[in-house]
Amino acid sequence: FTAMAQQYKPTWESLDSRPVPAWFENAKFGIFIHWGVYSVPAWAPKGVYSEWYQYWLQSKQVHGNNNPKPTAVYDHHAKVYGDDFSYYKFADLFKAEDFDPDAWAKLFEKSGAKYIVLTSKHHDGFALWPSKEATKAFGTPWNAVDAGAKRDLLGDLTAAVRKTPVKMGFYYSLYEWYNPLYKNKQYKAYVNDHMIPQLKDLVNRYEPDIIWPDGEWEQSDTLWQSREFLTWLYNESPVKDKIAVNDRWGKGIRKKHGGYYTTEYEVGAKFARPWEECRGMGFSFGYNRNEDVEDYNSAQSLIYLLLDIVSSGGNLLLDIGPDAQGKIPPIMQERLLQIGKWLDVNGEAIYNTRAWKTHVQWSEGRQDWKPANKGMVSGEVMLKQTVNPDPGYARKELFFTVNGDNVYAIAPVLPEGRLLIKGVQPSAGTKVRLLGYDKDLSFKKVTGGIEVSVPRLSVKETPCEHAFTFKIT
Ligand code: FUL
Repeated sequence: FTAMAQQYKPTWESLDSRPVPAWFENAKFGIFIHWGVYSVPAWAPKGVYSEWYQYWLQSKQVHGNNNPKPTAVYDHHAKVYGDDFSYYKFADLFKAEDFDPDAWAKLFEKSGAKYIVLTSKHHDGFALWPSKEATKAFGTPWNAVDAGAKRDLLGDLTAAVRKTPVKMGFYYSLYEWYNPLYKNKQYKAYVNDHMIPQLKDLVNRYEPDIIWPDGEWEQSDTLWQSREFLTWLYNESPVKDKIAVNDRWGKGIRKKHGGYYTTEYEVGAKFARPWEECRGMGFSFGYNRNEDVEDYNSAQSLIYLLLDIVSSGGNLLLDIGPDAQGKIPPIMQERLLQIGKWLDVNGEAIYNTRAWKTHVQWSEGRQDWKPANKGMVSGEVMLKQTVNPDPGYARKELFFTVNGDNVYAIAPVLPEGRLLIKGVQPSAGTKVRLLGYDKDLSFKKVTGGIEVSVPRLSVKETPCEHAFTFKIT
């Protein structure tokens, strides 16, 4: 779509007509990174976002799962640091002394992710790049070069990621809880002298592939000047030909306007427009050292999540929370590598695919199984619905994707003997294979589909763990 040099106007009608760049819809799997001053305390009650630490602390409120006590973060803080220890002091402790951007980039590449999205600035206003606006606004060193690490963390990671095929995106919170201009309701000055200059600085200096705004719900897209910014981004900026953006551009805009649509800890989403589900491996985006191993999703449940999302036409943006030293917690490294290992064998059923006419093939039984804990649900819900629902309810037997003449039917359990794949119309040249196993599988046409003979595989012949892809050509 670059050849036409289209000029977009600052209306949603015009801006929405720009297609989301194809690379994004083909990528399917990305890594979200929440890293900032909140990575120093890295604490929240289980089921609560730790990157909201400053807000939980100063407001003495806590929202999230498991009915958290409103003063839980304040109490923790008072006990560990003393109640007069200001959140701003954490900036000096955010040293990232063990940060090895090339090691991170290598891990991302091995995970099979095609893009990452790093928090350039979260709701606390702390910037991971040398943003002079951040330090000026807060009147204290409030970016990663002026404080703590004394290093352009965002720039260094961007440079390392650029040496790999992985694309680089920036999360950017429009809203800042405690920015003095914002708190004094000087919204024009906040937007014109702080927010828009920061966004343009990020784009001009680092030329990202994604801008991922957030915190948009606080104000209208008019107040944020979102449409004007997007017009500049799409018509004039150095990234106009490649940039992808999400839908978080103002109150009421989400899932209606912008680039791709976003969901957050949502199961069962599906949209006609490209979309992306984001969530942590446990229940926080920022690192929460209060979470235990059982609070993390297993590799199996994360792979089922990926399958459920991709077979519904979406992308998974799976979050990791590095620590204040700049290390990615080993459990998060391990999960990424486990997903990467699965994608090494099954990637062709994921990348560049689209949703098929059918999303899931259910087993016999009722399909209205609902998690007991509604709202923001964990990946274990997907795991349960996929392999082990309550008695009487249906299981997800197959997830489907399609790429040209190939239909991929992905089974969460290696079928024994025969596998009925519904909805497939075989022709004379049709072949069925199991990815990672090099013989053709025999099959026969039956009413409503095909029946595949699945050979009994030895441990050595079993191509991978967790889910098995039948490729029908
Ligand atoms: C939310 C934020 O409030 C969370 O902290 C997190 O960044 C998530 C991706 O978006 O709206």
